Amino acid sequence: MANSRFQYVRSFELADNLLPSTYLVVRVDGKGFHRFADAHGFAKPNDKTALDLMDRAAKRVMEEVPDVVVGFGESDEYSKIVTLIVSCFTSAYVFYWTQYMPKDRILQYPPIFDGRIVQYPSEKEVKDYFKWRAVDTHINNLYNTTFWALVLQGGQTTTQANETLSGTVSGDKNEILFSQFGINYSSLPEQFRRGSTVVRKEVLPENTINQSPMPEQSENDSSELVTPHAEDPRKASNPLFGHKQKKKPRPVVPFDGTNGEIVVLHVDMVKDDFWNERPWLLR
Ligand code: DGT
Ligand code: MG
Ligand code: MG
Ligand code: MG
Repeated sequence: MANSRFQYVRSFELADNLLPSTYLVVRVDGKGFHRFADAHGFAKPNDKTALDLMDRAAKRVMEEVPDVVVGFGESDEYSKIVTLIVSCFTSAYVFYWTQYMPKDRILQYPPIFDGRIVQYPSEKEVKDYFKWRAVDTHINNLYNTTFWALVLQGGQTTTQANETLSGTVSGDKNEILFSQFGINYSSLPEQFRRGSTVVRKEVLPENTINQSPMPEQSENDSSELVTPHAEDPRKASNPLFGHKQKKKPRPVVPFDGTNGEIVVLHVDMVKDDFWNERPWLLR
């Protein structure tokens, strides 16, 4: 790299280190998704394919960045404990678009997501952060569900629906949904009511599953396990392959929340159960 008179611009690259020993939350949010949802004919208020695509993009981020241990998504936003995420999320959203959307729902323009990072000093704030997003999910979804029932099924204009709902509390909205539209709010999909939580779960090594008791080991076989099913069925029956199929046991990697299978759950994040059942998340 030759020095040049232009090099001074590097001095503008100031350090933007994060505080050590803090929990990092990155919130990713679709830019102008009100317009984006309309332009792509998303079902109101919840488009399952659009939410599934968001979940897929979040999973992609966790496949890419092992340090992300929890993701939470609702509407057009996704929150994560990690450093840099937004670009991966956006490219995955576009990459998986055709896999999730109906064929005639062509991407009309490049979607953009913004991202912000917040640092929290202790477990309490991290849990409260996710509780805050979960409560937001519930309040917004109950409002939107009632609003769009009034408009799409009740024939109200959006202005009228706004008026109908102004000053109502949760119980009123549940009542409107039930008595006017026969909708039992609590039986709507959990993905809509609770949002999506993405975590890793422990995967037991193949050769410890469905294999009880442990197979007997011969003297010169002490470090190897016999697989219950030979991988190649020809080998199992073909005398040319003769002896038992052996498989080295996989090294057991202790599960720490950064390995394992990535799964999307729809659980109540306001309760502490989620965290209590997964003590490794905030370790
Ligand atoms: P922003 O974030 O300030 O750039 O602006 P928006 O328009 O993205 O606003 P925001 O993030 O507060 O609200 C999310 C918007 O995305 C909201 O207008 C509804 C829309 N949206 C999210 N998910 C769905 C969906 O599943 N179906 C439909 N129809 N709209 C959705
Ligand atoms: Mg935004
Ligand atoms: Mg947005
Ligand atoms: Mg949003």
